[in-house]
Amino acid sequence: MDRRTFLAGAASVGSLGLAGCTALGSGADAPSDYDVGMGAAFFRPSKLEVKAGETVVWANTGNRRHTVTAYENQIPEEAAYFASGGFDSEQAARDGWMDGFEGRINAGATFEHTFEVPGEYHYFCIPHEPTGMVGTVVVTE
Ligand SMILES: [Cu+2]
Repeated sequence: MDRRTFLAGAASVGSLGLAGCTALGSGADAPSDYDVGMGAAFFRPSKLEVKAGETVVWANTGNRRHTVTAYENQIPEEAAYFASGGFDSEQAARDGWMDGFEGRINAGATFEHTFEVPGEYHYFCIPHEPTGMVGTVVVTE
């Protein structure tokens, strides 16, 4: 990923909080393409609220590889486990990453998950968990 692409991604993330800003040209449409951006070591927004049945789209708006990996014991009990790479457990996701970056979301790529069960879902990015790359999705009825 070259620097120009990285800067474009950073600009898209920045525009999320500036609804009135249209100086980005085609980038102005970007916020509607995803719900959560992934930057250097953060999810933005780090907390998102959706209704049950809605699909959340994460987009890697930075230039590093990230994952979206649920904390197995920090999602509603009845909810299906989710992680980029399609792993069915947190340990499998961690092992997959160690085995060759399985589950990675490359720069510019997206991951999506549909939340059916109301409650709070906590998730993280495997390589950047040590630097606090965690997020929350709150699903309401
Ligand atoms: Cu990350």
